[in-house]
Amino acid sequence: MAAVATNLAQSASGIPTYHQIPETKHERKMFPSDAFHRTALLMYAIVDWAKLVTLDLSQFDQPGGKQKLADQLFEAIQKIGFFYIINFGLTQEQVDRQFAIGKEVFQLSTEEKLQYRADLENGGYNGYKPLGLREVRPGIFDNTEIYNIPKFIPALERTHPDVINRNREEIEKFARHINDQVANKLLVLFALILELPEDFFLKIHRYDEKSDCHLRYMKYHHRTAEQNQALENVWVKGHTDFGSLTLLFRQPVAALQVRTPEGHWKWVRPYPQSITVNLADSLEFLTNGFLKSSIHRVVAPPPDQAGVDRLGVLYFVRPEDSVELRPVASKVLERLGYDKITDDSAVGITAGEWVKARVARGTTRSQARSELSQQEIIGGKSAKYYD
Ligand SMILES: O=C(O)CCC(=O)C(=O)O
Ligand SMILES: [Fe+2]
Repeated sequence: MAAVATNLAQSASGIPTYHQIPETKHERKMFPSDAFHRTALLMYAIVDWAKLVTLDLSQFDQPGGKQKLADQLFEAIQKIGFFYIINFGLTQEQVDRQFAIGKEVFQLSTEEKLQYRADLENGGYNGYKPLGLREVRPGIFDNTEIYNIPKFIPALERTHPDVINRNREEIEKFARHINDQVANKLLVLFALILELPEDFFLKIHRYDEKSDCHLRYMKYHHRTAEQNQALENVWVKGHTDFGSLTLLFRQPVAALQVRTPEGHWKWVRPYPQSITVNLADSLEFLTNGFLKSSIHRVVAPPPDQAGVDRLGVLYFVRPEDSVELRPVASKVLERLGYDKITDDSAVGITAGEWVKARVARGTTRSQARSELSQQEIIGGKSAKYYD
């Protein structure tokens, strides 16, 4: 794997090294035929992994490599909008440093963290989202803390806690690497899939323009058995993400699930040295439903990981704020019958408006999420939530 040249661990200044925990042992065995296995499967005590494609990004710059990857991705996204990438140019050590920094952020006092609170009610997502902001069931509140860091451009500059400031150079390098060397390559592959000029999506995802792309540190506080039971183990209801792509660096904790086209939930395995990627709303709107914004949710981990506070490092890729979410003209969409706009309710909405509206609607306290299956976001366009 081609690692970024600098040894980022050298700048570890005072933050403890992050150690990943072991993987779950509660995997589905080959033949879960006995009553114990069947019950355990139902109780989420046994993990049934989704079968997903892995793209080796080191092939991208090899002769014919881009097209090969695009073909592989074309296959994958017909089935499910989730895939893995490997060899993306960051070492596990560099990734673990981000986990370590994220962990430090959440260890700050609530008072300090609240100084950086995101303006969620008005659709602002950068900064700190406190624990328990949303009621997920009557009387039970969400178990996530989030710290979002926008793109490192003057228009989006904001204040951060000292731990971020002290490590800013390293964080910026990490975020820019994801944007330049990972997300942009994937955006080229999507253009190739649609037989569009290679830079088609790059032109609407420029780093120096305003957009809601961000690096996120996330912490799920573990729940008691009683809470899990009341929630039927569902921590975050099935949903789609708002932007173009979501990239997840993951702890080896089983918790993320994807909804198959048949409507079943499968677990998404967190492989070491990989990034889990999922497609999001904007790509679905821009391709008139051909690229599917994947439906996923977060559930309580299996028993051997039940006590873990699950940390995540995520990168959200979103189109520039001013991009109108109108389907693109593509021969591939024509050939496959995706050229007739069947749902034009996103036409006229910009990517920036869509994200802000979804964030603001997601923060309203008026209704517990469990009672909600569909919610109007903006201009008649709705988002759906799945049990
Ligand atoms: O924590 C995860 O694995 C997924 C998080 C997620 O779906 C989100 O933040 O949109
Ligand atoms: Fe999500």
